Amino acid sequence: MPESDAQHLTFKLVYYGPAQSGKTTNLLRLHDLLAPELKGEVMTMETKDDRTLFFDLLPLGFRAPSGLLIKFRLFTVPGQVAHDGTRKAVLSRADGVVFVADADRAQETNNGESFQSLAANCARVGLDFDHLPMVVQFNKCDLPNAVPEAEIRERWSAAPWPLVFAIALNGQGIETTFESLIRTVYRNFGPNLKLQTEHGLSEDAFVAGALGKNA
Ligand SMILES: Nc1nc2c(ncn2[C@@H]2O[C@H](COP(=O)(O)OP(=O)(O)O)[C@@H](O)[C@H]2O)c(=O)[nH]1
Ligand SMILES: [Mg+2]
Repeated sequence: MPESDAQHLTFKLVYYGPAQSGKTTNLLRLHDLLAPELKGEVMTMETKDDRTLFFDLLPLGFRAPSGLLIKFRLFTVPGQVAHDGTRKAVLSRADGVVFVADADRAQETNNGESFQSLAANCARVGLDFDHLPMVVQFNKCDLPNAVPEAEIRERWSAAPWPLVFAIALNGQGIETTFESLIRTVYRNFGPNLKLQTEHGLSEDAFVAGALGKNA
């Protein structure tokens, strides 16, 4: 459940995936694309070799018709195997996850291991993986040896999560991924939080607020 009091609600959203799949690039491009009322700077914590050591953070938000302040804190996790403790800490209390896979065929094993670690870490931090709002993004679709979309769709056909194909480098699929996650989050938490009934916030208005567009 999101952190909340009478005046505000904060959703924690986490971009999870193997090292170098494009998680930091997703946040940077989102920052360029989105225009919500409240948008902070992206805080990135990169080391010299361009890798995320702790996490990146992008804060966003808007106000519902009722006056309720709705905030989002978008995090990335460090992908390298060695940083599992940090990944667990960042994942803790997440309200939604984007799994950023690398479409490069050579990265299939890393994707699989990272996905397994997501499921395992959810269990360790008390998140119900089976009911966690989640979107799966295949990034780097521009690479010559990227697995073709049809093959990925076939392989994931039994999975319940929305699939998005992206080229984060040029922004393709970035907003679609985020919008898809926001919709899933609304459907999951909206009824309990009375977003429609008490705060006058429809799913489309929730999405529009998060993206900074008019519903
Ligand atoms: N070819 C290609 N490279 C990408 C794409 N997205 C990110 N990259 C590159 O992949 C590397 C890792 O990206 P980064 O966002 O730091 O990955 P992270 O480790 O998941 O945070 C960087 O050199 C990015 O420029 C993409 O869509 N296509
Ligand atoms: Mg990173």
